[in-house]
Amino acid sequence: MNIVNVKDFDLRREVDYGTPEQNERAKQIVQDVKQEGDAALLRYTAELDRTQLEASQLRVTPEELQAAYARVEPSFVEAISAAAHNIRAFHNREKRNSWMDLQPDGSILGQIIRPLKRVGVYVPGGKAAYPSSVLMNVIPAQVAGVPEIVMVTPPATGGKDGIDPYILVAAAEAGVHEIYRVGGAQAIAALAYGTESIAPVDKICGPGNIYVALAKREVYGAVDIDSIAGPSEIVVLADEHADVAFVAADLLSQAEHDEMASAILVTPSQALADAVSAEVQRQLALLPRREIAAASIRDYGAIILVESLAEGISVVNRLAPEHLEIMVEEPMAYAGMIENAGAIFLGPYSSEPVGDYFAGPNHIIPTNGTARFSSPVDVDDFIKKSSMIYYSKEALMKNGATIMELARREGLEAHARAIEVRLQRVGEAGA
Ligand code: HSO
Ligand code: ZN
Repeated sequence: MNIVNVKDFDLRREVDYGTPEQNERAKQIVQDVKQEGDAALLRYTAELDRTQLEASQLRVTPEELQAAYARVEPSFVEAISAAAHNIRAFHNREKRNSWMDLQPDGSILGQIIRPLKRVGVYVPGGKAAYPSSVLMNVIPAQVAGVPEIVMVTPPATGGKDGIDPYILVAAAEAGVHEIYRVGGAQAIAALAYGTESIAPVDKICGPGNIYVALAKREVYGAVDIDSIAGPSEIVVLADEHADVAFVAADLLSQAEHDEMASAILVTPSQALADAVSAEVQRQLALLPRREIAAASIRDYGAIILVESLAEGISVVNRLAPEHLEIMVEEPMAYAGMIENAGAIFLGPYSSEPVGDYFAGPNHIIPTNGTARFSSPVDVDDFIKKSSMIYYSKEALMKNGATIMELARREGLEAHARAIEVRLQRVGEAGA
């Protein structure tokens, strides 16, 4: 792994918004499905996913869901349900309540929290078809109280046998039973605008390829979308006490996701830097996904040498990583200094996969420096709030003149008179 001095390291990364051709294509697909419904949806599924379907075959049947259980190991079902339990428990802690404040003048002000009604979860095919991500999208929506959660996934994630059974089992374990075998930009359009077979949703979440990402941007406004995830990242902040094999293994656990994933070690210790660099090469050679991990380490991996842990903290805050591991002697002493990081893993036993799969926090976390201003997926992503205003007569009498002053300053006389008519009415009644 490349060891660089912090002064020579460029902390910024470019985001990929697709080529103009890809943008055009995604737009076209979205338009066609919006206008033609199922007909276009089925046509694109035949063309792009090489699967001929009738409209009646779009929805995964209860029998298929049941059959998926026979195609996975019982230990997998146990593992995914244990993970679901922890993820649910964590997200239960995030719930907010509606609130109301009674003012001394008898007015009541408040916020009413309501779940979204219908949410669509996109589950990609290919090397990022993760059952764990099904849980991470679905469970916060359920905890928020969303009554209708639907899933879409390309028809052949599991090869010629259709949808990957592990994805289906994860969905069923999470409690999702409305699943459609469609993917790509056409699936996003179907969720956003609805077709004869698929009712439209209020929000679309879940990662996908560039066409999915572009289609999500295209339909945003008609529906809400989650943020568009970039390649996964880890930063490990470690001192000379860190276990070399642990640090190397954790860097590689991110690197294996994707050629564009990034794994960075920040350390003041030259000895640790040298040892981790060698250990990464050693472990890399033994990995099944060594080609992906090697490309990631080569192009986006780095060991950044800093003067001190304090400088390391400031580098971390500038990187604003998706995942941060702090492997120093007293990790808790540093946690409070981290201003920008999506998820913070503390100490030698909190390896990132603990969070990716099991501990409970969400693994859909802001990437690409966006942890500066955004947060992991949580229950808040699936609620909306309505403000509530009950003004008493007394409150309007007391504040009416002030409101009228503000309205007239804006040249909005009808606003002022809406208040005035009430002040007069009360005045007449009192006189
Ligand atoms: N580290 C990934 C999540 C994941 N890992 C899914 C394994 N499966 C992005 O946060
Ligand atoms: Zn991961």
